[in-house]
Amino acid sequence: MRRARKVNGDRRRPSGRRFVYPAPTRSSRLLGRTAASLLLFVAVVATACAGGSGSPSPMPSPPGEPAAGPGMVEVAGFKFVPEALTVKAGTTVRYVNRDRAAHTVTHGRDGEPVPNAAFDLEQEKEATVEVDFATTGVFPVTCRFHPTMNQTVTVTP
Ligand SMILES: [Cu+2]
Repeated sequence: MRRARKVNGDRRRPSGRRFVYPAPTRSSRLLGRTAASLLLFVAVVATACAGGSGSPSPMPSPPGEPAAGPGMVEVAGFKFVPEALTVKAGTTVRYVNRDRAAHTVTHGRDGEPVPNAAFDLEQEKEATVEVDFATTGVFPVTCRFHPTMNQTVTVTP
């Protein structure tokens, strides 16, 4: 009798239904989550792509480090050193501020930027900024904070 009762009990238990019933709920939840994260992923990729194509930098990145000699300007003693610089088009010039004062590296003359200045970078004390000289021409460079600071960069083909 004991055995029979036990078997009966096992049969009554709707073990199959019990197991199956929660399964679809779980998987549908999972599907929902996966779809949500897929959407998120797509959104992030779209944003990243938009940001990448939006940046207007047509300059080709040089294959190596910028040349230490011609691509380096020291901003020291409230002067650009050297005050006359000639580089080839595509050169990245690094302006290293040795002063304990902030400067700007601005396309302009006597502290005033030219109209539609090609660059105008603020430079904290002892900071470094870089300017890509992509096109040929003669570029006056000044500091908006100190109008006596002037430099001329000549960019050759
Ligand atoms: Cu300055």
